[in-house]
Amino acid sequence: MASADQGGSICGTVWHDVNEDGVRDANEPVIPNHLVGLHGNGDIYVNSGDDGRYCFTNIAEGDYTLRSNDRSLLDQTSWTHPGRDSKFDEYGAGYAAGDPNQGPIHVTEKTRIDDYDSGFLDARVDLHAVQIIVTKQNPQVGDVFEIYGSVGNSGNAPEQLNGTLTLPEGLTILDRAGGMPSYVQGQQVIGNFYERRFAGDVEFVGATVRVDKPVNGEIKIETFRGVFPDVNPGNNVLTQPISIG
Ligand SMILES: [Ca+2]
Ligand SMILES: [Ca+2]
Repeated sequence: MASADQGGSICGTVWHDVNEDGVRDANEPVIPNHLVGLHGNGDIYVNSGDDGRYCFTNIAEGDYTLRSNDRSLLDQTSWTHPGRDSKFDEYGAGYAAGDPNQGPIHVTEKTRIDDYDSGFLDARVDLHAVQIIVTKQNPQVGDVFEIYGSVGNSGNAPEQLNGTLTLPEGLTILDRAGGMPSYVQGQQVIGNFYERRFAGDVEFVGATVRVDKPVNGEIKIETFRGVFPDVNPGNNVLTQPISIG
């Protein structure tokens, strides 16, 4: 006995948060043709209209999360700061009351959510090399120790943080190390978080090495742009000389 009036509804406006304050200011443009997903009892998708509005109606009772589509490859914007008008978090997920800690939205036939808005800001991402750490002082041939390079994101949006550590001949890489998922390839350890990491985050890519012969070269940590352009490519490489034996 379903009718158009049964079931809950969740609606909102997608907009360009030009001044990046998380508030939908009157002069800020709406974003049409933006895909929003409703996930829980299957997956349903709608596009925002010319007025930026999207609406899910006749939602069956149950628990739901929302997803506001990734725009990084469309117009290099990212989900704006949550907690004010934008109910989606900085990774595009929507939970009860716009708070990931509250879990899914419980929808009943009486649910009428009208302001589940999604804001986007212009991403300015700056990945940069932060530091090189050698865990043994005055290493000698035969020693085993760790070398780490760290990279960070000081932009205004989450980004796929990555780092490549390059070591000179004479240092044999025995294993990868550090918190960043990585793999060894020749004299390099190549690390990458596929999931975007938030601004301010610093992560380490490293190696356990053995000194197999005298070393005279440099350690290099380098980060490469992720899904967004890097506003300052000049700080992406850090090197440190190393001489052993
Ligand atoms: Ca604003
Ligand atoms: Ca940079």
